[in-house]
Amino acid sequence: VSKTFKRIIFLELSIPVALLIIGIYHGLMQTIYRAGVLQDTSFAKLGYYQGLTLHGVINAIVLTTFFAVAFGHATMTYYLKQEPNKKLMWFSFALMLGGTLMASWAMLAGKASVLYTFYPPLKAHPLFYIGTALLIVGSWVPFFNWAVMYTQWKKVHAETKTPLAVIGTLINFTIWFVCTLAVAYEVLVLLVPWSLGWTTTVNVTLARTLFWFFGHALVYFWLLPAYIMFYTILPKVAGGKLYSDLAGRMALFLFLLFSVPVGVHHQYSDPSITQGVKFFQGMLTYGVTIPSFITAFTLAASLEYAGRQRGAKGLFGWMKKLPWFDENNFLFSYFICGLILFVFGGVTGIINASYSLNTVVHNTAWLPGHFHMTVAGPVFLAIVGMSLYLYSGMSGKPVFMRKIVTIVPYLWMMGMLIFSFGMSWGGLRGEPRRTNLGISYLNPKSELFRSDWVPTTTLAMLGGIVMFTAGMLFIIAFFGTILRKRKAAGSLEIPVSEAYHDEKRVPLFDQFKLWIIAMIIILVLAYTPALINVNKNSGPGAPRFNIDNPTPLASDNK
Ligand code: HAS
Ligand code: HEM
Repeated sequence: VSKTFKRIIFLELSIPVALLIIGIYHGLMQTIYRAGVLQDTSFAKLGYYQGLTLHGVINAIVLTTFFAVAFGHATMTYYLKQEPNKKLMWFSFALMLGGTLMASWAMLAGKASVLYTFYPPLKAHPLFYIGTALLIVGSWVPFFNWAVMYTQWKKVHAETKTPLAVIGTLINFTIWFVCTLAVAYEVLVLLVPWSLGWTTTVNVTLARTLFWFFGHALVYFWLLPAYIMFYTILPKVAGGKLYSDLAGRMALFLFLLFSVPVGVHHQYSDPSITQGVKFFQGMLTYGVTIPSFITAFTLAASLEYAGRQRGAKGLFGWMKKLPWFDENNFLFSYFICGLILFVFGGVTGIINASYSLNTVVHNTAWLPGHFHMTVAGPVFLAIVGMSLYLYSGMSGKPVFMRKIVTIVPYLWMMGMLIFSFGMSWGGLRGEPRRTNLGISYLNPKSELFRSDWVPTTTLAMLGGIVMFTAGMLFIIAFFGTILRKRKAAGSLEIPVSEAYHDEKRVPLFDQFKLWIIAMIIILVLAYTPALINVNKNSGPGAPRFNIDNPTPLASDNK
């Protein structure tokens, strides 16, 4: 690959890893406040909610988006043997970086403590919204370029199966493009004019509905790069083969259908949206677990095959034979720890999806328990592991502290299990999320003190300390690698798994048109009634309320 290509990828990988110092630091701080060890509204001039916003935005939005673009560039280039247009690569990078700097300024200046979901009526500085929008638009640019590269490739290779990683990347960015349209509308039409003072009110429920149209698909935009690695790289680094190539294709295409029309499961407790809509989207949420179940079984079979190739005997002997601590093969440890965490992340997700159980866990600490075992589990570990792998391979610099690098994911996983257990247990005892517990419930001097939340928040803090340590060790290893001397020319090498069942090309799973049509139909069915609901029940025609009496005013009740 060219020097320019390498340079852009290095920047796209290393800037978010550097920002992680701020991101992970605030994760640790939150656990310390929440355990009541810190009983203040701020520390080192950074407030709790300011830190929580920085934490959510840097870790879950900036890191994931930059990585998805960098990894997409690497995958498309590697498999299609063609580099993307350099000018477009720079343009996209500049938009993403510019947007990140704007939003970071707003957050660090304390002018955007609105959390990563920026629900109105919390209001941020316009640069926060504009910055986020630029980050998103910057990530669209390469997608259009890859789509052209793919179409050209397909013209020449009409009968060849499109590589699984290419299919995955294009599916992921199709989901991303569709879902970000809603948040772009929310930001540009509702929030920016309001934040600039051009409009005086915002339809809060509409804004939340548009956000979640985007927000749940967002989690699959985080997940799919990890899934691409699990299907196309993991079996190889485990020493085996992918059990079924077709299963991988099926799973990835199913995400196209089910990733977006499920956002209302974040709004089970929101007024204005009717039960029918909630029920329908709840059912679709069960649908979106199917590709992950397919993945779980396919990967388990692939790992079993790998173990047996390494000479394993008996029913579970294959587990022992996997390369758990092979420092020349550190990617494996990042992937396997992520997958183990995802078993718990998945189960807790299914619990959230159930309408009745959701009423128990909604807005409690259970939720961060769930999603750290997804986004900060398989997603985070795959991202950081692959970032280091790509950097080291492309730069020709050997990995710094290889042994530690191999142990980091186990440390992270153990910390995460302790943290998430504390959070989930606390959540079931009613401990709220997004709350600085140190100034109230966990402060023995407060009338609100809850001694039963001491063990749970302490566990979360202990887990947080372990995760923080693992995270910092990784960051040292990453920048240590950058500072090392080049030992080889450096090239773009990605391990490629062969398939155990390499099924013949099935046209349905090698084209996008029909899937996109089906995606649009399901979306329209799921979201038309939801949008009608929120416009009718919370827009200008909605009944007014007396602030002291939550029933509609009689004059409106015709
Ligand atoms: Fe979720 C809330 C439901 C998956 C992230 N989720 C969140 C939030 C985030 C998030 C960030 O229905 C909070 C948003 C906020 O701030 O308010 N989630 C689900 C469901 C799934 C799910 C049904 N979530 C994810 C993923 C995320 C993520 C993935 C990030 C990447 N989630 C919900 C709901 C809410 C929610 C409700 C709203 C709750 C509320 O009230 O606010 C499913 O996609 C999960 C399917 C997963 C599986 C697991 C498959 C297991 C695999 C591992 C196999 C292991 C192997 C290893 C092979 C079925 C693939 C074996 C090897 C050995 C050696 C043993
Ligand atoms: C929220 C801790 C790493 C994503 C939280 C909360 C805690 C926490 C305690 C909940 C705070 C509250 O609700 O009041 C940690 C620790 C980490 C860590 C100790 C590691 C040292 C990560 C990573 C990611 C992540 C790597 C993503 C890749 C999030 C998100 C939220 C969150 C999206 C929700 C923010 C919000 O509610 O607005 N974290 N976290 N965290 N964390 Fe982490």
